[in-house]
Amino acid sequence: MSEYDFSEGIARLSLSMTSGCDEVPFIAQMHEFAMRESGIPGDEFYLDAKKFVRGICQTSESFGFDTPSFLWDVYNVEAEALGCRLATFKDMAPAIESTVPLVATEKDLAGLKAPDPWSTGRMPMVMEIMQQVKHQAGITPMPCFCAPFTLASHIMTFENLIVQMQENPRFVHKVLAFLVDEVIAPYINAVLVEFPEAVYADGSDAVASLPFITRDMLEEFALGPLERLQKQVARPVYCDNWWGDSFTDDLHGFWAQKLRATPPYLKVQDPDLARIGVQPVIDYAVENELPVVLGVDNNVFQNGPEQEIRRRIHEYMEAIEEVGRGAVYLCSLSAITPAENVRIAIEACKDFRAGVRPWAGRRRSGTPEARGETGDGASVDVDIATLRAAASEEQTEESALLDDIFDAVLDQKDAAVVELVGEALDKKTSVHEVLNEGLIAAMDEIGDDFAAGVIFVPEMLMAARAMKAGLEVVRPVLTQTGEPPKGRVLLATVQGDVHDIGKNLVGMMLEGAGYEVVDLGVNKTPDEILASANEHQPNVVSLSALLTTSMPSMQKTVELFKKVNSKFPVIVGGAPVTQEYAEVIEADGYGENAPHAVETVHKLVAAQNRAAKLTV
Ligand code: B1M
Repeated sequence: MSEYDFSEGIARLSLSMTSGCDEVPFIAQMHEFAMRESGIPGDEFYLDAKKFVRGICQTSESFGFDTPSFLWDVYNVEAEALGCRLATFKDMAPAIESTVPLVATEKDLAGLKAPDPWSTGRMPMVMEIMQQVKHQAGITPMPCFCAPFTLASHIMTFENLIVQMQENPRFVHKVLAFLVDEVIAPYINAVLVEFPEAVYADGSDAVASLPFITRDMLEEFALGPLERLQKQVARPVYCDNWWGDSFTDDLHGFWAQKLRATPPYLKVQDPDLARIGVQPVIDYAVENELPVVLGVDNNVFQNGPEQEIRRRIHEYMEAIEEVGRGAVYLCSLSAITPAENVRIAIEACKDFRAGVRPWAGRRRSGTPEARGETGDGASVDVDIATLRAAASEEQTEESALLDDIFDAVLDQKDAAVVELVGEALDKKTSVHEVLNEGLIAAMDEIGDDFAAGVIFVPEMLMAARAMKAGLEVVRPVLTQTGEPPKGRVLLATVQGDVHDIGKNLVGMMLEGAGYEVVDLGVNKTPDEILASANEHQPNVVSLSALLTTSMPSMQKTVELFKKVNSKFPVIVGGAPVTQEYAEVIEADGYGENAPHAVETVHKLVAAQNRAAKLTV
């Protein structure tokens, strides 16, 4: 007899996902929230299987969750076992710090040792967690794994992975094949030896989402390896957490890809779901006779207000009722999600089931309001070809060369950029023109296209890289002519946060705009950031945060700079950070996206230059 009994909720869930159920169930990702609620620090909770499982069972029981979720920090286990550095925290889940690639070359790959699932890193602990799940909750545990694409991004770093996908796809396939054949499949199969009753294996693949990669990349580098994995495991292998539905105009094509990764149901979650609306999901699910899992964003639970939490849950539950089968998913309840809001969410689910339906038939998802459109920010179609054609009238040879540089950056052709920049300099074109009208102008264009949703992250990243290749040619000339960079910017992701894809893009765009960038890396404490600012004397300090849990650390950093009367302005950005938040914490500026961050830096540096002139 197990200590906890969740049989009623589990029965409701399994019925609702198969034949259908009168009561819509809800599921939640909750390990961090349970850690906080059990009062056990992260560096203990995530290393002690017994405490981990007990904390989740207790929290689930006391809050009245339908079912507990025993998903651990699933992105970290295989990467750590391969040798990546795992950072642990008292107040949140551990995280892989993948700023330096473990695998950059064939030689690195050849040197990687396949982990032994029974003895390497925390793999044995995962088996113990599963044992405890059986023992304490009487539930059949599922093997969970980090999907090949995200694991590749951990061991290669995201930028490097994207670059290699374009330049050396064979190498990336080799890495992915190694990860599937030597790491993930043996790991899942070992877990299945211990837990033969497990019905399927469940993967997570956050990085393989739009617009971080394109649909073609997803097909080749995420879905392909997943299908390879599916062939090597004696149970179904699913992977259901690709985001980005709102970034494609071919929803059905994208969902067909999702269903190849997870055939039994379609999962769509916020913020995409709020943007596209529930109706297309309902129509598709009904037509294809599929259950749906509809996810409510963590930000809703984080920030409330109560009406928003209740309304969103109500709308998604109603949509599931219309489909006939499925579940609501409460995404990533974190260590700083207010307990009160979680109680409200659970109450809202149960109220809906009890017939309390104040918003019956009233939908908000899919409206301009839910998409956050104000009208003036609507995307503008940039017809580059027409613009280029107009600009090329009556060209001189020199301006044609500058246009070619501009085009080569847009076309992401590093070698051509290098050659053209060299040619322009040989022909005595001014270095300013090469920089401003060729390289920087191209990055401005890229920035506008990205902000308008015309291009995706990989295109921006590859263009930034082409521009950087051109900068390397210009750099020695700049040094000779004494051309200074426009200023220096110190970049860091704040403490507790290892997300760096956005920060790195900001860095590349700043370099493209002519700034020197000192990148401190991720998970940096306020003290480290201040010490580095004192050392490097930047014009601007730029902080990034992707987690609501790391935003307080951003605030502490800004406060520290103010407390010591530091002369360096601090600007902030990252997905959960808003203009209002920047104002509340009294940051000196805000960047909504990479191009906007560059604009903010421009303004601050211009103000510094004006002030310097006045004092001369
Ligand atoms: Co994480 N993750 N993640 N994750 N992850 C998010 C952010 C999340 C929203 C997913 C979700 O659950 N819905 C959620 C945060 C929820 C919240 O707190 N609100 C989350 C979570 C919870 C977590 C973990 C706890 C695990 C989990 O999923 N439960 C864990 C935490 C690790 C830690 O940091 N301690 C974790 C881990 C990971 C991976 C390691 C797997 C991976 C990161 C890999 C890496 O960065 N090297 C990852 C990823 C990839 C994501 C998503 C999918 C994508 C984030 C991203 O790179 N976006 C994300 C979900 C999503 O967005 N759909 C998610 C692309 C990038 C270009 O955008 O960073 O916003 P962004 O940058 C933009 C702007 O924000 C701005 O410019 C950039 C370009 O325009 N900007 C700045 C950024 N920094 C700026 C600084 C400036 C100015 C502008 O300075 C002035």
